[in-house]
Amino acid sequence: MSIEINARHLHLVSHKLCPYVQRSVITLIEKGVPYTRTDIDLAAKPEWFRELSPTGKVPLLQIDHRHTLFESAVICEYLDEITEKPLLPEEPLQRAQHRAWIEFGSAVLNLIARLYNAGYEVDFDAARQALRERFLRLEPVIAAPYFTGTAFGLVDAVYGPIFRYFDVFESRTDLGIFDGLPNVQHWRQSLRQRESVRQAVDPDYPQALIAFVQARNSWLARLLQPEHAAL
Ligand SMILES: N[C@@H](CCC(=O)N[C@@H](CS)C(=O)NCC(=O)O)C(=O)O
Repeated sequence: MSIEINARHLHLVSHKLCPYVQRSVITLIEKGVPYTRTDIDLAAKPEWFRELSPTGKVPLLQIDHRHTLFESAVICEYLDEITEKPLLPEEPLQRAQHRAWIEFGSAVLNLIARLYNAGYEVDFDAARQALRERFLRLEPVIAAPYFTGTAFGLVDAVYGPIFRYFDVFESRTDLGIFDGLPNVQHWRQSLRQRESVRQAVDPDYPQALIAFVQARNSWLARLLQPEHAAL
């Protein structure tokens, strides 16, 4: 790690459930970069946050109390560029391909939001099917245990939080999204065990996520009810 980054003060403005925040945290942990973190309530955004954030979204990275970065992909790439041991390939085509799969991961996150917001079974099933199609696309691309094989990269930092949703949902209901996809399943397992991925959330994350979904009164909320899970 460069001396310069050690001397900088990095402050991550966060939310305890946000998957985009988790990417940034995983990158910070992988890089061994010291940082401070403030979780905010997105339902009651503090005034100082509104002033700082052009999009009103987390994560935000403040550097030396003077500069502010928004957009998680940008934050992760910045952290990658100012430190050693790159998490993106050097070669331009491969680098572009990794960025494309990172974008793909953001589209997967939008589908996950569709899944947990769907009020009716038909919409829930459509989101579940759309998610399965995304992972069918990923199946031949993944080298496993990580995206490109043995080295952990930025793409992995994006998909760790994605799989975490399914770890929680599937503790209560079987979604069948990864059936017959051995590479994806292997990747999911490796990411679940990765220390940086584990440390990116609090121990009460599963309960907090279930409470978040249940507050939406959606089809998935019903499936996550303990009495349903016991059936
Ligand atoms: N494209 C953004 C997405 C970030 C995002 O959607 N953050 C959500 C929380 S997970 C947020 O701050 N939502 C608050 C809002 O939209 O008001 C990124 O990659 O940083």
